[in-house]
Amino acid sequence: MQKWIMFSLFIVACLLGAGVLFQQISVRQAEQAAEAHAGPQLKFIASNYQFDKPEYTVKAGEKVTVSFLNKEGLHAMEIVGLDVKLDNNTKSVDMTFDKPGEYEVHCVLPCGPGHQDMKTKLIVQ
Ligand SMILES: [Cu+2]
Repeated sequence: MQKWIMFSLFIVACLLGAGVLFQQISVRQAEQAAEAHAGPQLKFIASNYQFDKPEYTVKAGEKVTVSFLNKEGLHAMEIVGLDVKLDNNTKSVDMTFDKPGEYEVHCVLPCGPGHQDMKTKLIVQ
């Protein structure tokens, strides 16, 4: 009798484990599918007190997913003149840059001693 209970518990645990596994796999597949369908990406990665690149480039007229990640410290970014503001609450936005030119990108959250110089450039070609 006890063996039978143990066996049932074992089966239930296996089913639960398999369920969790399949769920994780399908979540990952959904994420991958979303990435595959997404167009060009423009990623800004912020740390103390700089962005990961001195300049970023996108093509004019092309829809891009602009995203922002705080890798170190707490920052927020703005692309000056384009009404794009991203932070920990709004981490990405789809955007089509129409006007070629150079745009300043800077941190808009007082983040520390290097805040004033936390700038980079976006070039729309
Ligand atoms: Cu800052």
